[in-house]
Amino acid sequence: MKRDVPHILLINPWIHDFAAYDFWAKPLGLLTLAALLRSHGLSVSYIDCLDRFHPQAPSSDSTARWGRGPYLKTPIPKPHGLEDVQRRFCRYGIKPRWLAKDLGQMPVPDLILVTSLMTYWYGGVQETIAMLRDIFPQTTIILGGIYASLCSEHARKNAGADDIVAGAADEAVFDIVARHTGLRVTARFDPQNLDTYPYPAFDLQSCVNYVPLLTSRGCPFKCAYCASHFLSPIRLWRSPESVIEEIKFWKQTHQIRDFVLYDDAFLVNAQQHALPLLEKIVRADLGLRFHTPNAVHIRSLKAETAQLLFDAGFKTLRLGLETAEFERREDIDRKVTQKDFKQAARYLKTAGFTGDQVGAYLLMGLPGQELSTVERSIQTVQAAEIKPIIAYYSPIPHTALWPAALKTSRYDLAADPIFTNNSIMPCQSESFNWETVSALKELASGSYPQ
Ligand code: B12
Repeated sequence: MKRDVPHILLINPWIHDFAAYDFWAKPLGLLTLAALLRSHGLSVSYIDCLDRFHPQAPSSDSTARWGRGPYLKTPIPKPHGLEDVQRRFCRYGIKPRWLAKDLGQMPVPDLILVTSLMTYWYGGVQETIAMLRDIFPQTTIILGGIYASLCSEHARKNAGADDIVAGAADEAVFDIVARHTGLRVTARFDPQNLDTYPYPAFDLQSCVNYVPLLTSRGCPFKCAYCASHFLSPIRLWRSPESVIEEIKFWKQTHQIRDFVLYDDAFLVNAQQHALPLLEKIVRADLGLRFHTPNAVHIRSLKAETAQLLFDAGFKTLRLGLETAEFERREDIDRKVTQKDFKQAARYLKTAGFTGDQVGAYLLMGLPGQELSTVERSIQTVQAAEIKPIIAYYSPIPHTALWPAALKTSRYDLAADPIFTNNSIMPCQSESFNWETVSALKELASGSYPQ
């Protein structure tokens, strides 16, 4: 049947991994594209293979842990090359038969857009696309997102999509629609001005229990382990007015209390961006909670900023410390000194934050990193009365550390992104042992819940 307006189906695929949890993870990029398409008159629908609130899923408490919660999981065979890992490997998300039924009940879409997150989750992307292909053999399937951007060649050969799109697709999505459906619409927003965007289409989810906010794009730093400069090369800011309007919108329409900042560099240039926004949030006195699972920059944490964060209702604050080996951090980034860290910890405490609200990420498993240095970092963080949180290093193509990762890894990282999985610590030498890793995790968890 030919429709007047093309119908676009957007899909958040399954995850295949040793571990995954909804730590406030939503496909913000895909839902931004959905909102853009919808606001330009196209018909869109959305299926989230990770939906914790699927009508057939066992009931999940939407208010638990400020919106976070476990995904449904089903054990599946381990991927080739990782058979000897002593952990269960699972598909995270809804049951395949629920997805098949949901897809079977919808009209045949004119175009399918699939997103992707972590590079090493591509198995979930493949499985999702295979099912889409089965049910809608005539429909073009396009893959975009982070895996598609970081590992374009691999994705082109292996994902099963008809085409791969790398990078931000806010404008490109209209060309894709024109190419595959014949309908050309004129974009009525300015890709250089985030205030002209519609709000991401979180309302398409079966349950909206928290809302991610992107108040800026990009990051001025180029840390050796991070791909932000590659994925979001242009720094853009929203106005504080536009962000506060969005916050009020979700509170009024969906009674949302938990807001999660996805910015790469929320506190950088705080005078121009974060401070005016935080002042507005404090003044609006909306009784909300804010969280930064994606770390904020320590050097920007001055007394005034710490106080505003506390007064605005930030409940989960994560700091990007990465290592407390300050004298050696030249190799990975230059973003923080020991003095910056100690000062920030003091400011946060004076502002009213408790030790279990503030966590400092410490990277473990960097190429050539001695595990004993992680122990020292944990102790430094604990001495500052902040919670150390271990983040296992995932080697990422297009980053400065990638060549060193290739050289030190016991896996062939270049051959298969499955080996960039952070749970297997791919850049630790053959001789490291998991007991040491568990002992470090235990030391880090100390008296605080993670
Ligand atoms: C927010 C964020 C998170 C959130 C959750 C994000 C989520 N949705 O699940 C949190 C804080 C929970 C998180 C956690 C982690 N993250 Co993270 N995260 C990010 C971050 C900062 C932004 C992603 C984002 O939302 N961007 C904004 C939107 C607008 O952009 P987008 O999604 O890319 O979408 C655009 C395009 O990709 C494209 N697009 C998207 N989909 C589609 C589909 C089609 C068809 C098309 C055409 C286009 C298209 O158009 C969109 C609009 O322009 C990125 C860095 C970055 N700058 O991308 C890291 C990043 C993705 N994370 C990374 C890592 C390492 C992690 C952790 C493993 C960290 C750790 N060691 O503990 C954890 C584990 C995650 C997990 N769930 O298990 C790495 C990826 C590593 C990898 N190997 O893939 C990144 C790249 C950061 C880095 N270090 O370089 N993360």
